[in-house]
Amino acid sequence: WGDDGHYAVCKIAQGYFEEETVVAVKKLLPESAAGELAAVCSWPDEIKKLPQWRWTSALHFADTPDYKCNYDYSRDCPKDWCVTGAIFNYTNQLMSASENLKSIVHYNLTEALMFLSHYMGDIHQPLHEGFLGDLGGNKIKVHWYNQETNLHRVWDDMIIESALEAYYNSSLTRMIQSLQAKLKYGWSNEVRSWESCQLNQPACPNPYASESIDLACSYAYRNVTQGTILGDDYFLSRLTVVEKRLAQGGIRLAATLNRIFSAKP
Ligand code: DCM
Ligand code: DCM
Ligand code: DCM
Ligand code: ZN
Ligand code: ZN
Repeated sequence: WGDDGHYAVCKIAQGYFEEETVVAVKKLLPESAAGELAAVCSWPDEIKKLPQWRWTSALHFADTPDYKCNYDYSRDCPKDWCVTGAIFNYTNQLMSASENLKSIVHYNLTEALMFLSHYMGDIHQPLHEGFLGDLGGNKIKVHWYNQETNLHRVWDDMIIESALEAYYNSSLTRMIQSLQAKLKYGWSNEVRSWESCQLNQPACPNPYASESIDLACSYAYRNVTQGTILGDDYFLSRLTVVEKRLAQGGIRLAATLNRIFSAKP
């Protein structure tokens, strides 16, 4: 996702934090966040091109083999070096340190929180598990209405931007409020299943990646080739998917952080 998507995921997550999570996150956030996790959720995108952070740039996605439309950890996350592996890794870092949080504020854990929060958003963007051959849609040039772009950017940014203009008076806050209302009144029965994680694991990103490539094949890539002009039909039928993925990302980020910080001995 772009900045708006990541902000939305983290803002939604914050509304589902348990008490201990609120306390722990507040301690770990950098000063610049002013107590708001959402304020720092795009940080991994800001730094990923800097030489000292270049190693993190492959952790934003887990590309899958062309046209297979499925995801497999051992095949698609070699050496744990992908978004799924990064979610496991940063969850483990926060878990192993969470007991000491009351006395020690460790700078690396601040980074771990920001990476985990960002990557939990990215794994829900369907094209972040897109095909290797087109770099998750980055190589597929399309027109978004009359604007030249690529399919990946349509899903990272354009659908959200167009929705903000068309329905939310260009206010991201209003769009987030709408998602919060849908979570409360529309998706309320599904939220529990979104939160659940098998085998008492703190994080279970593998199913999220499988869902994403499934959605990539049935919605993102569907009826799109080089040069396709995407307009109202595509926008209206895909916006529902984007909104649900942002909401799921928020719910699952909160659930994961709640499991990390509220873990009873
Ligand atoms: N790392 C990660 N995701 C993984 C594996 C490792 O983010 N799937 C991180 C942990 C370290 C950093 O990579 O902070 C550098 O690891 P190393 O020095 O072991 O290569
Ligand atoms: N894993 C880990 N540290 C990483 C990446 C992954 O401990 N940096 C572990 C946590 C998961 C497992 O890898 O339990 C996922 O791999 P698999 O599905 O092959 O067990
Ligand atoms: N991306 C991806 N798969 C790739 C390469 C990139 O999903 N193989 C994503 C990461 C960014 C976006 O596409 O969200 C643009 O990538 P970059 O900023 O590295 O050009
Ligand atoms: Zn992206
Ligand atoms: Zn990213």
